[in-house]
Amino acid sequence: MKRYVILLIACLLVLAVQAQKHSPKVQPADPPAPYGPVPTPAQVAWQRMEMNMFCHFGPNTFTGLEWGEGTEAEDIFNPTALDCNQWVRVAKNAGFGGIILTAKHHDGFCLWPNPASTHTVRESAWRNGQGDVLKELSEACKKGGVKFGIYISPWDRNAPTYGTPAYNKVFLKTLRSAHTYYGPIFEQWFDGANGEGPNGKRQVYDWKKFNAQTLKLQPNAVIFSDVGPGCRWVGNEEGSCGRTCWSRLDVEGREPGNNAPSQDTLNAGNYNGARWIPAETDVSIRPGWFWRDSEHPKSVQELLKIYYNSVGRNSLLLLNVPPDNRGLIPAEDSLRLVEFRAALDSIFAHDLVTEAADGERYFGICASNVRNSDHESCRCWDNIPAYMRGRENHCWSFRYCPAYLIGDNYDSYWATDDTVTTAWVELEFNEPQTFNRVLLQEYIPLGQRVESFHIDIDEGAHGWRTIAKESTIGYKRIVLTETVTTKRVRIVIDRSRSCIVLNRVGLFWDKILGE
Ligand code: FUL
Repeated sequence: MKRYVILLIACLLVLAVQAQKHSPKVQPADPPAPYGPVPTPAQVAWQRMEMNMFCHFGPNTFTGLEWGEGTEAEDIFNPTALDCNQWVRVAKNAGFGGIILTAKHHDGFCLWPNPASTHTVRESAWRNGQGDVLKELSEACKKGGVKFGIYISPWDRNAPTYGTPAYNKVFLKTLRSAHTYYGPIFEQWFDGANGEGPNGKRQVYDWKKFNAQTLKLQPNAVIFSDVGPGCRWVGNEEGSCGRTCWSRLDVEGREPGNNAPSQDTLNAGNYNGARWIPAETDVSIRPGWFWRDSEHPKSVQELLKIYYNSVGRNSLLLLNVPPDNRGLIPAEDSLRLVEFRAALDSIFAHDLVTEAADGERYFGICASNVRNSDHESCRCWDNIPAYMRGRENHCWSFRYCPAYLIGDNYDSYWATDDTVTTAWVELEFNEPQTFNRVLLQEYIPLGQRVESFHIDIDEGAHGWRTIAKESTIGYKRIVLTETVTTKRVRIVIDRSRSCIVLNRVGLFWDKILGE
């Protein structure tokens, strides 16, 4: 009996080995290892917001200055019809997920009754000294489901202690009050400008303490400055991130302000940067940061260009929309933002890839390599049934197949074998498609990898033609191409620093900005 059992087990083992030999090489587990520095969950959530609204508001709104002197009387600040709910409505209609307010600009005036200062709303006649813009905006944000962030300028042209070690303590107290009573704060904005204070001296800042206390009180806050640690200045105020943009930066021995990396470095990041510090592009919808009656918002075309040069280049866009001296966002800005949103929706609501894949027509997507699988039906899928897409549980064995590039299910992706750093994906449509925007996304929780890629289209009898050659992708890359019409498109990753991990490919036709 015992012998029969042993024989049976042996037979079963042989059969199992044979079955494994003939079955396709398909394995569910073993996701790609992270490559290089990677973002924290808070940084990923932040990057996925894509566009936020900046509000410059304070004494400058009433004096017309860009940089207040710090000597303005508190009564200058006197908005006649402040309504932060209106700001939130404007932000939501435009599709901004967060609002960042200049709680204290360089003039030192605080929009909340800061106990560390005597130059605040409390000392003004506005609402008999009872007003608090931080409170109103943070409550309006909570009510409207918009995240709240604050800009607090370390440079202070009013604080009597500025330029002495005592000021660092005053600044920590200022931060503590803002961070304790108005949270949660998704982003803390530290400006790099560092001029002279009222006594003609410059401050030596204690950045270590400023950052540590901020993170202690607001652990999920992404800290902005020239050197992060949460995100970095993009190096200009024109709304333009580098065509090559690494979310990595070297900050050893660096500080915000005069000791920051060069503006070119901030614009492109460092190829081998040791830290994950992505770029944030801050730019104003108007010529100035603060509202002025004589100035007007940018056109939809200009805003679209800014969008492509920021969100489309692996950066987050922080668009400044300054409230006026009534304390309201002017109608012309809010209308412009509605037009901007409508333009973005009209372009990005129609992803030719998703629509073809969802349609009844033929659609195919193939990759030259798929992680952990040489199975043809994984590498190359036609007419993918809808239930197979974006649902790892339903097709666990095909976890890394190129079908995961379709649509915006964030956490599913196409990945190649560890040794494969050059690969292509080809899309095939049943009829010619017209487009001029190609959207690509890397799955950044596993790092940033791609360093060069190109896009080819099939021109029938003329063969394949390259329509774009670019470098980095990162969180999101939108490549602007000439308007082309083709049945077959190929994305070729020429060089990746580790195996390729992409989670989105989309094709769009922008008829507003054109080529
Ligand atoms: C700069 C400041 O000096 C400007 O006034 C503005 O606040 C801008 C966002 O940052 O460094």
